Amino acid sequence: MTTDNNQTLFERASAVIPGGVNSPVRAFKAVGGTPRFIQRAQGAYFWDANGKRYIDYIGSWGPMILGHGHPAVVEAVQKAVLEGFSYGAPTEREIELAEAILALVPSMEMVRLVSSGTEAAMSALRLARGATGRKHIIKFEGCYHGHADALLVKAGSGLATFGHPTSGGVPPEAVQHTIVLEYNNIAQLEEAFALHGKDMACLMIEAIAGNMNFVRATPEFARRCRELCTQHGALLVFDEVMTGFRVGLHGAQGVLGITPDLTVLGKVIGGGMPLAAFGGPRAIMEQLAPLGPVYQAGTLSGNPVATACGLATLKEIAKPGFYEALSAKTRTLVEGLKAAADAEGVAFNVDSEGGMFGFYLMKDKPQNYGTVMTTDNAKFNALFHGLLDRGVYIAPALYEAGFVSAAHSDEDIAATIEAARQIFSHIS
Ligand code: KE4
Repeated sequence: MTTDNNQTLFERASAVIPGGVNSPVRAFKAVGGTPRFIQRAQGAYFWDANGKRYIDYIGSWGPMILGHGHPAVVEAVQKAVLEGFSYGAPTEREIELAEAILALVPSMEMVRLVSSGTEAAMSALRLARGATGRKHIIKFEGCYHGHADALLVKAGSGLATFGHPTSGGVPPEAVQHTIVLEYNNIAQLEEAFALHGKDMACLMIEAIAGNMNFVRATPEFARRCRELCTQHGALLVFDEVMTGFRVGLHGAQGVLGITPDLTVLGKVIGGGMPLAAFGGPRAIMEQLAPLGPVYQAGTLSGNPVATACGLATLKEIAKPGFYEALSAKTRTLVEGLKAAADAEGVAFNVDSEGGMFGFYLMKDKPQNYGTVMTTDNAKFNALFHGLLDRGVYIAPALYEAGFVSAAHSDEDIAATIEAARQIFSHIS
């Protein structure tokens, strides 16, 4: 029996790190089995502790849109590291990255750099409350905005009532002003604003959701979010940590043609390094310390190595044709998966936008979290492990989206479709 180095490492990790991981989804709890401990990555691939190669459709949950180890990015990071790791003082490169982001996100006039999506969403929420002087917020079931207390919440018992904590350690008071609604449910949205509109600080949404698999806001739902926020003086906050520079050069707001008041970014803008951001109109952003009353800070915010990685990444994705090629490649993948499933009589559907995709073990495309969660877990787990055994690594949970990089080749896409076809033939 050969040693499974992943298992050995998992046991060792579990002795010193809760669950053996530094972020829960990595532990494979939803799919079972042993997490793969990655040794190295290059292009569209990474290799586990047994030296097994996988085609990577996680891409670090979105950041690695160029693929792993893009030479221009590696060179930029190596150069930055030699200049210094962190200063705790302003740098020109932070200005360059801020200017690059503002040039690509017209709804932003100013931006603040931070180190994680959680930090960016939490800060945007505090800013919205500070700028409006209001306390209530709306979020949607199935949308994830990081693990700040006010956002770890599930729907209240009654329609459009205030939420209940979804995590230990979050006191009810922390979510007493958070209303959780059903995604794409216009009636609930209308009612929540009718009841609480005058006290509403903001509505936060993933306008293309990637944390309940891949679920789009319908155009009319997205339009009503914008209209009701405007009507009641609440801020519309697009959490584009996942969709920003992933679904298109101008994110979900570009795809939908909706202008939010605040935008939260992360993942791609750091190119794999700890970097996120939030931004919006000058009048709102200037409420932030040190100019205004809304405090927000961070030791490593705008870190010189992370900003070098982010800038080099943005330079590559802004090149002409980048998203056309990435979108076409992702569409080929999902259409190939659907054709393979159809041929084997498996109820299956797909969707994609830019380099982000979802597939569903059901006939129709889901419109909300409740529908996604009707997925047959056993079937998904059989697909997940069947692909993993064949060297294809997709998200280890059916409520996650998938990501294609510029480094994925036509051969990688074809091999993925063939691997899935083999599994479909015995899970229909
Ligand atoms: P981080 O704090 O993990 O950098 O970002 C939180 C966050 C905020 N907003 C959206 C839309 C997000 O998708 C995320 C993080 N996404 C998950 C993947 N579903 C990160 C993976 C993980 O938690 O390990």
